[in-house]
Amino acid sequence: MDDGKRVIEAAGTERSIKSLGDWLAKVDAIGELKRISAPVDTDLEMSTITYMNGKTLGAPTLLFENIKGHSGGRLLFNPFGTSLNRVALAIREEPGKSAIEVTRILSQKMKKRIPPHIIDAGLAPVNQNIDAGDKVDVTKFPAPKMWPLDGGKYIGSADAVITVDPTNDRVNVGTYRQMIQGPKQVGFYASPGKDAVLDRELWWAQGKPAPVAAVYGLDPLLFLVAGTSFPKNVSEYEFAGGINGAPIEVFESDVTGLLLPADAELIIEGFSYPDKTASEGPFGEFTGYYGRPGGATPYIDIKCIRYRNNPIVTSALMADGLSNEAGYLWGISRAAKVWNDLDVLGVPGVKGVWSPPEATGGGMTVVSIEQRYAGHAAQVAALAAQCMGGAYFTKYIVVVDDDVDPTNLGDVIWAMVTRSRPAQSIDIMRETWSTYLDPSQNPPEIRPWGSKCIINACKEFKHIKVFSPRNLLKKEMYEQVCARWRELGFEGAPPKVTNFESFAGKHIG
Ligand SMILES: Cc1cc2nc3c(=O)[nH]c(=O)nc-3n(C[C@H](O)[C@H](O)[C@H](O)COP(=O)(O)O)c2cc1C
Ligand SMILES: [Mn+2]
Repeated sequence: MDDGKRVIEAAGTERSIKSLGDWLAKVDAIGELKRISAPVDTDLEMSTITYMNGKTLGAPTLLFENIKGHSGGRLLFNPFGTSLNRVALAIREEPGKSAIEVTRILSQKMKKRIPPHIIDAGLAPVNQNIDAGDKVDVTKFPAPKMWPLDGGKYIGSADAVITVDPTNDRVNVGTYRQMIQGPKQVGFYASPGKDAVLDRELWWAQGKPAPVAAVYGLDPLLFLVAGTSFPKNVSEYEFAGGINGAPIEVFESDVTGLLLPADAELIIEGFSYPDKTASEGPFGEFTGYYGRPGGATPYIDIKCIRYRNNPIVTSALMADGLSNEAGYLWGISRAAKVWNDLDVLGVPGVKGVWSPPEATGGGMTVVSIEQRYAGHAAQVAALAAQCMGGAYFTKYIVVVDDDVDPTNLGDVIWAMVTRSRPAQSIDIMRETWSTYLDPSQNPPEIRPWGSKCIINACKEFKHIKVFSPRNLLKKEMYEQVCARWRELGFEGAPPKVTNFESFAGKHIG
């Protein structure tokens, strides 16, 4: 990979989005930003508004500008929501693309890696204000209590937590929830096996505190990358740069030594210790359930807070259904990463990958393929189940033929019920990477071990030549009816149909 050349090319490219503010201006221009200037409380009110707003597909993102008790700070709830356009803008694409188009483009952009560019700390907009020592008070920034039984206010949800592997200096950027525990303390909960957990344990094994920073207001591209599973040995900054088409600008902190995003809104940094824990949680999670009871968890001892004037905190509501910020985000970002992983492994014939937002709470991956050889579908299923982009939690992996749109759950279920043979087409993987948040595994002590179900919903390849033909429209007749649609008295655009009868070598059985 010729990163050097790419960096030079990218440097000449005019970029239009560098910060959360730049992205918000574009979102505003397409009518998807709703500013709320009426006074609103952080205690359940903002999250309830967000839950109700999110019930409508494509609802706008919400910028709370008048937060009770917080004159200096705004809060953006559910930056992505259920908008393909807002994901497209975050990955530096024009709006108006389909789910599968955005997913494919992102999977291609994930192939590029551009290392971050280090700038002078004094030039970083996030260093407009720096509170250190006695001045550190994270409670002055708005943070929502989201659900009635939550253990506290969560300032970190749509965030990016920065850690470093002390053995090789690989910087990790991951999204992990952070609960306020005091003016200088936030909880640092991450699931077993997550990179920040592995990083902090390496510091502790050396007898040193783990340096950690958390970005609470950020360019949604960084949030998207932080919430996606990339290889454990490469920095997410490089993938963010690749998707951005130019390096992410960072500066080196004089407090923790970490590389921090220069254009962020708000960053806290400090240290985490193995023997310093506090009660964290419970938290209403992306599963639609409270994950685990509150328990002793490492925290961040905050040494410094950096922020722009009147910063915007980014927040993600975790919920059932459409109001879940992880829904469409993972629908696209996880699916794109699985697609990217399958490409890198050289698996042929992949036509589409999707993580249905309806299934985010437990995880589902659907892959459509053009079957080319014996065992192809089983191979795709096993790899999609266990590759880095797809392995965490995901319970169901379904492989369908290329005449089935993986983003259309109705089509996927039709393929499952007509092409799979339960006695032959289902495999179970046991003792797989899961999470304490899985409500189905009880007693909770048996978590985070999980299992996965693979469903081969493709036409049986052995008998594909004699598999019952689908009832498909004749293309010419479809086009004729489209042309007469209005004349026939129908309103609106005729429905889109993409599969047509080919008349090639069919056997009717
Ligand atoms: C909105 C949102 C909130 C998340 N919260 C957590 C969390 O609290 N703990 C956790 O372990 N993972 C959480 N995740 C999942 C991780 O961000 C994701 O698995 C990511 O790959 C972690 O980065 P890593 O692969 O570098 O460890 C969250 C994801 C999203 C999108
Ligand atoms: Mn990582």
